[in-house]
This record gives sequence, structure tokens and C-alpha cells, in this order.
Amino acid sequence: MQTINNTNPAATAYAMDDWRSGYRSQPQEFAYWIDEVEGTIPPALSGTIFRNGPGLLDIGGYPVRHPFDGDGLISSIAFSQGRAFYRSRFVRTAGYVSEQAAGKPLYRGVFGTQKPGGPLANAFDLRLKNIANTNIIYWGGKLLALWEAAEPHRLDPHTLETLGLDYLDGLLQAGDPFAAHPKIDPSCDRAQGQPCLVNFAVKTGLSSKIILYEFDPAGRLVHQCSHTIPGFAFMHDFAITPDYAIFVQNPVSFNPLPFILGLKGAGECIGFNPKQPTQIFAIPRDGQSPVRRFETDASFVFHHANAYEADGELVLDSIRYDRFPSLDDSADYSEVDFDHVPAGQLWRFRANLDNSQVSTEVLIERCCEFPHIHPQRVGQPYRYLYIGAAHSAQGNAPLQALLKQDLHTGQEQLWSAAPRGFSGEPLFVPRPGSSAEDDGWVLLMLYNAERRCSDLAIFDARDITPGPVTRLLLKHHIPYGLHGSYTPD
Ligand code: 3ON
Ligand code: FE
Repeated sequence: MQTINNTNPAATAYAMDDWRSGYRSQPQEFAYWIDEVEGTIPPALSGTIFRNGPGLLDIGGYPVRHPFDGDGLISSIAFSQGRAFYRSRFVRTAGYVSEQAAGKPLYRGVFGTQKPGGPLANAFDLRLKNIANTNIIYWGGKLLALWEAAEPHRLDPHTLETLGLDYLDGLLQAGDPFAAHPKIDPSCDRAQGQPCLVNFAVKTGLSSKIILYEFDPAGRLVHQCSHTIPGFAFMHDFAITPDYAIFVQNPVSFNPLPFILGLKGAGECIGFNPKQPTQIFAIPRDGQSPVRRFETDASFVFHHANAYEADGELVLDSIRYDRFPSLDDSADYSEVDFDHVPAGQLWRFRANLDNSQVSTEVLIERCCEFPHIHPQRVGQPYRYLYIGAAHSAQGNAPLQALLKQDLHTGQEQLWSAAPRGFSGEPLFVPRPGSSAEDDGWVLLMLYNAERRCSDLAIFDARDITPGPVTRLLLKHHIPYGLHGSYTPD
């Protein structure tokens, strides 16, 4: 494998204090034209990037137990004629509004945040706080902030004001889950070849019901089906091909007792079972053909890069961890010892549709997370993948780099922001009218520990090694985020 990069492997990749400083709460909301720009904003880039992630790492001074418990803060950057406008707003969830008024946690978080007062104050409070912090999409004329365990919040796409919970025209009932990882199928059978938004919901317990939804470009439901699998399931993401929706059932179990007794968050009650297989379910999107089930070795997967069907195989590319990356009971996330937590790697799972055997191959050994690909290649054979990656080729570490992987040649391009820059989820935006798979831009939010502020970096996707062609310097930081999307004008 050949690697082209600009990193100096001898350099110390990062200082723990720098990394930690990217997890400071950002309670303020902003709206301004970005006037500090290095390079020029491509005039052909015309659209809006929306990002979501935890904006508060504390509630009235009480730290959250884990960043995944932080209230959703939305950022948007609208590009038009070479200029960029930044805006940020918290999602006014019921929890955010009441806790900000009270100045302290009033809810427990899934990942272990407790109300003050110890176990007695938390026992038997099994409410979920819908924190709307995981993803944000614009579809069918609605801007929706997503958190997988409850219903979406609808926002105004121009002001980012919260309009309320959205039940998808009556599809959802109060408290229903709706996953935070919708996929856009570029050409959908049930929408006459138009694109459609495919998403799922999991209702889990002793068995787990997976519900699949498909929405046409107007946001109308065109298809719905469901399938129940045995056992508890923690399925954060899925992948699609034209025929299948693909789910990985990680070998985990759920013991709710410590949650019920007020000792732990629900997410801390998930146990990893290394002796059980990982199961892959391919659920036919037509809701008719038989469901296919495959087994492979135990591992844990949150995110998928893509899937496609080729030569009698279902190919699934996912970020795989050796085990569930949980923190130990006493640990403070900001003191995490990266060497003791498993690193994500990109793996390829090939599920043979004739004999149901699964073979695996490591595509990216370097610690990486948050894959993104050309939107027209979703569910199709593809060549290029963009992903956040560690500076060093070995070991677990924070994401500080952007990696572009050529899956045809195995060649990698790497650009690293180390030692003081930290990366996250890259988004590939095709150049309007382009046809080559890597003709476009990569948009990447960087946390710049030197300025203690965030930068939006724009790369020419054909060659990322020279670094960003443009950097937009924000006046403040945005805590490390989760997911987002780009909506062309
Ligand atoms: O019975 C429960 C049902 C349920 C809905 C079980 C449960 C606790 C698992 C659950 C809730 C799940 C939720 C709310 C999951 C939310 C996940 C989330 C907000 C984020 C996940 C992020 C994943 C990754 C891999 C993030 C990586 C971050 C970095 C590399 C750092 O920048
Ligand atoms: Fe995710």
C-alpha cells in the first residue's frame, strides 16, 4: 500500500490539554458574516452545511458524564457568491429549556449523566431526555435535528429556531425512536427513480423490531416495512443497497438493573459478549423477499461507510472496534487513556449470498471514524472514501487528520492538522456539473487548539495533501461534533 502524506511521524501528535479544550461548553449562540478567510471561497460552492453535536458539556456547572449526553447545538454555514454566513442555535428541546431555567440537570442522560443527589435522586426515573444532538438533515422542505432514541425536532432552516417535535405527518407517536443516520438513495424504485430518504427506527427489548421508512423528495412516505430480530440490539447506523437495508447486530446485551436503581445510565448497562458472533441482517427494502442473516466474529460497529452488491456478494464497509468502546466505571471521559480504548478501523465485510459465509479484510488500519462518500455512490460500487483519522498510523488517538482512501488502488492521501488541530466528520460536496467521483470539495470542521476556536477547512477533493485551499476562521469554538449534511441551493 502506498501512502502520500505530509505528516512527520516523529512529531508528538497532540497535548492532552489541547484535545480536552475542544470539549468546553459553548453556551453562546452566534450569527455573523465570516470575515476572516484564508484563501478564497470557491464561487461555485453555493449551499449550506449544517452540523450537529453536543454544545454543552455541563448543565449549570454540573459536567455531563459523556459528550454523547450534551445538548444539541446546530451550526450552519451558508455559502453564496464567495461569502459565508455562520449561525448557531441550541435545539430548544424540552430538556434544554427546563434545565437552563433551573440551572441544573433535571433529567438523566443515556450515557450516565445523573441528576444531583446521588442514586436515590435518580432511581426509577426512566424518562429519556431527547437531546437532539446527533445529526441534522434537510429533506422534504424540513430541517430536522435527530437523536436516535426519540422523535426529530424541526428547525427553521434560515434562523435555526426550533419549531417543535416533528411526527413526520403522523407517522410517529410521542416518544417513538427515529434513527440519526438516514441515507439518501440516489435512485429509488419506490419513488420512480427519484432520490429517496431511507431511515429506520429500532424498538428494542428481548427482541428488536426494526422499522424501515422511505420518503420521496417531497417528504412523503412511499414505503414502510418492519422486521423483528431476536435479542437486544444497539444499532446506531445502517447501510443501503438498491435492494437491501443492512444492519449489524453487535454482540451486546443490556442489563437494566443499575439504570433502574439510579446507579448508571442506560448506555452504561450495555455489556459486550466477545464469545458471541456479530450478526449482519440484510432486510429487503421491498418488504417481500426473504431476510438474509450472516455471522462473523465478535466486534462492535457504530458507523458504516457504504454497501453494495457485486458478484453474488453483499459488500459492507464499516468502522469496526474490537469491542464495545465503553469507558470504565470510574473514568472521566476527559481523562481517557486512549491506549486502553479500542481504535476504530475501516473493515470490509463480504457476505456471500449463495453460501452465507462472511469474509473480512482491513481497508484502513489507522484509527479512523466518520466516513463519507460521494452522494451519488451511496449503495453502489465506489472508489473514494473520506474519513477523520488519527495523526499516527498506529494506536488509538484523537482524530487530527483527514484521510482520502482510493479503494481501487489502496492508495491513501493524508493531511494532518497535528499537533494543535483536531478533526471530525468530513463531508464531500460534488462540484456542480462534475462527473469524476472525486471532483468536488471536502468540508471539514477543525478545532484549532492554538486559537481555541474552530475553523471550517475546504479541501480540493482531488488532492487533499497540500491542505485546505480555504480556511474560514470562526470567532469562537464549537465543541467536537457528531454529524451533519450539506444542502445545495
Ligand atoms: O435500551 C436502550 C435503547 C436506546 C434507544 C439502549 C440504548 C441506551 C443504547 C439506547 C440509546 C442510544 C442512544 C441515545 C445513542 C446515541 C448515540 C450518540 C449520541 C452518538 C454516537 C456516536 C458514535 C461515535 C462512534 C462517535 C465517535 C466520536 C469520536 C471519534 C470523537 O470525536
Ligand atoms: Fe453516528
